[in-house]
Amino acid sequence: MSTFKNKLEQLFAEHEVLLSRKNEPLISGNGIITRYKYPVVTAEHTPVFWRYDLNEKTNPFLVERIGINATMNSGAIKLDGKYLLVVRVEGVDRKSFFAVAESSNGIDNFRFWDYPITMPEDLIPATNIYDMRLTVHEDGWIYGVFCAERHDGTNDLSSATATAAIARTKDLKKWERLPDLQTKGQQRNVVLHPEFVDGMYALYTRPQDGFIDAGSGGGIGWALVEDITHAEIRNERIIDKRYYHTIKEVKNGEGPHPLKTSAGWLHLAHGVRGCASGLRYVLYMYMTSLEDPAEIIGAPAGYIMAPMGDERIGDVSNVLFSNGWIADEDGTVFIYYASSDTRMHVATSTIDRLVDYCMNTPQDGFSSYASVLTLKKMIDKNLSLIK
Ligand code: BGC
Ligand code: BMA
Repeated sequence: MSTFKNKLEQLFAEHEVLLSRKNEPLISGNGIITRYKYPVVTAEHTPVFWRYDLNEKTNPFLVERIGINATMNSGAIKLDGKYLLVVRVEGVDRKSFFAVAESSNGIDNFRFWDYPITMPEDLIPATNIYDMRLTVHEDGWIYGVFCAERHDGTNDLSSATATAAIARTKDLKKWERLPDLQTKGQQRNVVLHPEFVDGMYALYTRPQDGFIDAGSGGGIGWALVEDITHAEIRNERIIDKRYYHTIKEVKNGEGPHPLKTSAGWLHLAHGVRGCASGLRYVLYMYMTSLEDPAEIIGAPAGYIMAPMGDERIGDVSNVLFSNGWIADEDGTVFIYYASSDTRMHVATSTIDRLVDYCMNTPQDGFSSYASVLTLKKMIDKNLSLIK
């Protein structure tokens, strides 16, 4: 056999070993979520035939022609019994695009569909698209809301605009692009609520003054929109505020759309604070009421997950970000999260555990003094049991 053929076979064989590797739960943890040993989707999971030209005549050295840099911030959905991630795939050229990776158990064996998603452009084409939130809406469509980034036309090459782009599909293959969300300032982390509220489409928003700075954007917002095919925000109010000296001091943003439970809507979000090493992104949760999904009824202090071990290092270090989760009928929850803008992981929990976490974890008292009082209450209660 020619060396080319040998090398090619080896490439496919190594790829198959990676794709078929079994994942294992990690034992230690906080009792709320279970992490897994291996990331579920990495750049190396992308098909060999995306990266290599397999023709010996046009690629005699069998080199990679199209490099993939990272697989991260994925939307998630269960369709026909399959766990599907709409992965943000980023090439070595820094452009992101969406591609579907499929698994039958949600924790390993994720395989990309042959082709990435061809997302139609809006009237003004975007330079980059990323971080899709998927929503099966009660209107019958599956929506993908994602960020579209465009240069702002000034002389500053890194000065851009972030806008919420909206598209819909029935099968994740063919997408209909709707006009981008119209708002006063910029928007990232916009998420469509799965149900109509007062007969309108409801959006979780994250208003921001500039491309990076949230500025006067006070946190996660809430807005009702009459027509999703011409979505425009007229009234927006902040439902989950940022606070000084918390994990969400600098920015926060809704993750995937909230999960409906008998106790209320369960929310997963990211919180950002600044420190000497840059921005630190952690995941936190909160709950809102069934009567009014914009009214907070449970807000545990601090984060539920922060970057740990290998998760801490990557393209943009010290970042956990999640925009996808799946709740199974038996109550299992699969939280899909990216670490350091580089790779995708899964953590599992249950609806009951997450509701218990949200409703029974002490709230933030916003000072060291208050934290000590909270801690002392716990100690008092426990010592009366064990002494
Ligand atoms: C990147 C995003 C990032 C944003 C703000 C964009 O250019 O693609 O990953 O969140 O900038 O830093
Ligand atoms: C953002 C997000 C993500 C990213 C994060 C860290 O603003 O929207 O795309 O994971 O920054 O770089």
